[in-house]
Amino acid sequence: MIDKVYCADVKPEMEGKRVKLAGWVYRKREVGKKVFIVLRDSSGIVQVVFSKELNEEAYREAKKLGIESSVIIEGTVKADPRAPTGAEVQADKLQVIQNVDFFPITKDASPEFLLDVRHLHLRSPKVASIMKVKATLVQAAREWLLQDGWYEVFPPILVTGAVEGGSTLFKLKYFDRYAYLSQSAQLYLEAAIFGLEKVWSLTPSFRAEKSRTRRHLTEFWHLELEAAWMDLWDIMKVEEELVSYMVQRALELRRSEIENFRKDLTTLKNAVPPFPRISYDEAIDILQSKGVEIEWGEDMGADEERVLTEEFESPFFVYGYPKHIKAFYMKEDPEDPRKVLAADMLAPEGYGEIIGGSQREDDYDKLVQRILEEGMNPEDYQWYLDLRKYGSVPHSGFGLGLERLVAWVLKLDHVRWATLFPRTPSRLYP
Ligand code: NSS
Repeated sequence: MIDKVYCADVKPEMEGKRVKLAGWVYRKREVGKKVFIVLRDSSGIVQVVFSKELNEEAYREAKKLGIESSVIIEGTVKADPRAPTGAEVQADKLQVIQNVDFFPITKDASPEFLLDVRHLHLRSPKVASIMKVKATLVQAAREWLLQDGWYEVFPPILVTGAVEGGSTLFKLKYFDRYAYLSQSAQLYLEAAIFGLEKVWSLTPSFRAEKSRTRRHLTEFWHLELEAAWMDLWDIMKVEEELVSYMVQRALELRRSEIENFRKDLTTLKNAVPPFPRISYDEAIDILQSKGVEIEWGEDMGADEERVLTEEFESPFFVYGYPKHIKAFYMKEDPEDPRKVLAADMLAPEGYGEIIGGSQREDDYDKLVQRILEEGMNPEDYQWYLDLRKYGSVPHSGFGLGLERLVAWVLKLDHVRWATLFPRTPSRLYP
């Protein structure tokens, strides 16, 4: 291991100090008898100056460096208000690990090209910032879940049944039969609450979703919680507390990264409980009053949700959806059998749904009836139905799409930028 200083840690206060840096050439320009290199590492960037006077050989080598060459540099820190970070390193030693003639990503690269070379694109400070924010959001979720008494569990990814509808299942050959890739850990989390009461998991979820929208991936990271003894209103409180903690913690720990993507932090700062709550009925009224063609009973798509988000300056809930547009496992509203005890959380600024949650149907007969109504076979859900036979309890849960949360926090134009190697119908490589 190299005993190196990270680029971002080179500060004006270190004037006169000797440092060793290791990283990649981000920018290079020559002025007179000097070569200015902007060096990049995981922490950020720093300016490094090679001058003919200080070390002629190093200066000559530096002149030859191409973008993304890997190097180890030694030199002395000098405070310089003109340098991007207020300090630069005057280099007297250069070890070239690999010189690069030509790096394929140039300034005018199209989004499609950047995705074609995503394995190289990942090193850009912009992508690194997105991944840091994503990691911090997950770290924050873990902190909150731990202090609130939730157990992390590790559900299967290879499964035998649909959770969110058969049409988006990925089917694969499993020896002499078929299996599917999990769409959601929910049903397994429901089984786990009988031993652990409050459980969560973070897993990849898969959806053979053909719709090409800015909020759909075929593989996404799914943060799911499930709790015994909680009704819909209880789980909504959990949702807003968790999301609020994640967002506020990201603002605290990743402020500069977030500000690189959005100048206005209002909606993030506003993400503190209680989030506004409107019923599906109210949502339909709002949409109709704004000229959107939608009738009671119809599902809201991305377009309708976008219009709805104009009404809010923070994340908000829509609850009480019609039964027939929602999944089979949701509990019927005892006060209105046309509806289910479900709530989605929508992010503002046009982003829309980031969480889908509900109270679960805990009655055996009602659940069988719902499975039949959906045209599914109760035999495929025997184990799941068993949970309603042996000490069934009221319980609720939800799933948060991590990339959708990141996309809103950083105001990204597509969820694909919020994941290392995005998978969409047309993209499986790299
Ligand atoms: O389909 S969901 O609305 N709900 C479920 O899967 C429940 N079974 C979760 C649960 O209660 N444990 O998906 C939940 C969230 C949704 O709000 C989105 O934020 C995200 O998962 N999601 C997606 N993100 C990216 N791409 C796709 N295709 C996608 N589908 C859902």
